[in-house]
Amino acid sequence: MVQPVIMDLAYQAFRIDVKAGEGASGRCEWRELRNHENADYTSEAVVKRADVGELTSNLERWGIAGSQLVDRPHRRYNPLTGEWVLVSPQRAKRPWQGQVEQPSLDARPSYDPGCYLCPGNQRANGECNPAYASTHVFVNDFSALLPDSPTGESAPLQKAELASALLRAESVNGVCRVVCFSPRHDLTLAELSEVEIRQVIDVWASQTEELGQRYRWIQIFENKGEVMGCSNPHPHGQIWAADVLPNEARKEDARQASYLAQHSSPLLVDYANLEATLPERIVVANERWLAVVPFWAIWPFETLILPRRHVLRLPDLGDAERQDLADLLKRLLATYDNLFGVPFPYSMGWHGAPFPGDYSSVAHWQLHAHYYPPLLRSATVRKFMVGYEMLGEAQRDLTAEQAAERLRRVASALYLDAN
Ligand code: H2U
Ligand code: ZN
Repeated sequence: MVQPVIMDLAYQAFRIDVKAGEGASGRCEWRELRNHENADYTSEAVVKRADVGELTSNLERWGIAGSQLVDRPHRRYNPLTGEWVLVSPQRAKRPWQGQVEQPSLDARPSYDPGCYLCPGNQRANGECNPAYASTHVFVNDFSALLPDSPTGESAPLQKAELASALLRAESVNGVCRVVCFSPRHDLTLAELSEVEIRQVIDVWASQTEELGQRYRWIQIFENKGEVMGCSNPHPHGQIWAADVLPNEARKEDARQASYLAQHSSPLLVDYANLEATLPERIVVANERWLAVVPFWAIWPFETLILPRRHVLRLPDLGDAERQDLADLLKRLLATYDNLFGVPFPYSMGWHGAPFPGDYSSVAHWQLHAHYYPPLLRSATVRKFMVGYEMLGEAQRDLTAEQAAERLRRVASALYLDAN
């Protein structure tokens, strides 16, 4: 029974990292060597700066056995947000009689005269799109954020001191843009060529650079699929830039800053290095990027895209990194589409260091993208975040390792890092 021991070590290695600030004594690194041609692979754990005795005592302190990660309820910690997720692998086989989504499989024309994103067409506010040939960016006609609001923080009811503590609001300035990925109405990002995906990456980077001159947080995202509330099948994403840090950014900023202070290296750089040595959660990878189902994933087939080098923001990516990213996204999106044989719906987005900020003030940040797909067990059965998840904490049945394994089985190319 080599594997449970190794899983203990993997788990403990990571937990020691994230627990260090809360009293654990150190940090350890470990490495696993596997022979994947042989089902009875050999494994070896190399533990530095923490011996197995310490790991075992930590294991007891945290009250978890490695085998629990495979078949018993347990909680996993998200070091990026400080939140926990309940994992219940024993529930994975429960019957489903709930809502079934209808997959939208209609063949679409390459140009739709009624589409407000197609080249040359008129949008809701009367403006016309140019006859664009690759990508096109415009200000959202129904922007959620607006520039030039009067600034300040106020309590609308200041009759009593209590009111100002409880009824708080602040101003926010920003801008929202829409990014058309392609003039072709009928394609998804997954179906664009690597060259075309690279053009989208370049637009994401240049938009971030430009908007970063004026705004603190640049949120690039894509909502794909009707099930995610996407209003139009034409391949497109959005950019919302604001002069404040939104909640998710604030959580990640705080957790990454405290991790760097304690460990002297960025949280997600350490995490990528750790995952690169553990084949369990890798979905696709190449020389400069990794896509993993994160250890703490909430959505069934959630992935985290990580550069292998320390990179603060999209504009900092070099030519080869952008090229490799196009390759990785192409393969990840093909993998997602392969899983249930449909264009896979998701919300995805990039998180990079806030602006302004010289390197030293945001060195704790590592650029990354989150993919949050809602589908659970088929093209038509989705996960809902309800009940315990709204009132207690997020919960999943399928483990991150099982999800990664399923995705790897349908990946267009499989990457395994032996060292
Ligand atoms: P979705 O990514 O959720 O489908 O949103 C598309 C955006 O396009 C949405 O935010 C905008 C909507 O406000 N839009 C325009 O800016 N102009 C239009 O003519 C229609 C939709
Ligand atoms: Zn269109």
